[in-house]
Amino acid sequence: MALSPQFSEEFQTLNPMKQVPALKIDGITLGQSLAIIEYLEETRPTPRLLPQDPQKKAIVRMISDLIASGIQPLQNLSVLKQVGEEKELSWAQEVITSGFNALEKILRSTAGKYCVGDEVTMADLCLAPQVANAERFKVDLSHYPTICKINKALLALEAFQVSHPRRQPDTPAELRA
Ligand SMILES: N[C@@H](CCC(=O)N[C@@H](CS)C(=O)NCC(=O)O)C(=O)O
Repeated sequence: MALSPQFSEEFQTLNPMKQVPALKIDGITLGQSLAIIEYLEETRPTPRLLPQDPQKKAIVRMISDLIASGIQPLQNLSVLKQVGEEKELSWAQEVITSGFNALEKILRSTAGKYCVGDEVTMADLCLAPQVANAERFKVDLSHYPTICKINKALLALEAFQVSHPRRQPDTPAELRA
């Protein structure tokens, strides 16, 4: 299998963690999705991705962190390699299921149309790709009606359609939608 460009020496000069995303912007290079989103929020605040209200903002950050720190890293490629081919599917299913069990409960009290109320926020930017990974690892999503309802509403938006992980120029053929 060809080595993905993110493991090239050239990419490592952008992000020594060899992880995507890495964004070159305004003369700096940023890795880590939440840092990137917060920078975009502060420098390009239309549309807003964080509510003004401190409590709602904290809830958006909590949900974002739950996904970006509490689920996604545990089913990352480097972790799955360590777990090994035989167990990687069940491992990924277990960590996503355990995270989604908590997330579903939280979203029941925070969601409107989207994760927090009726405006798209940073939490939604974290949710959509994590649901895509849950589908990739064949997690039974029938236990998560709130997560599925929000994801469906997000995928109706053009921004989420064009940025979907299964529709990127370098999406491997077997994952392409
Ligand atoms: N915490 C970072 C992590 C970035 C990350 O884990 N990216 C994944 C793809 S979604 C990756 O490049 N994984 C490669 C690996 O695990 O070696 C973020 O939220 O941006």
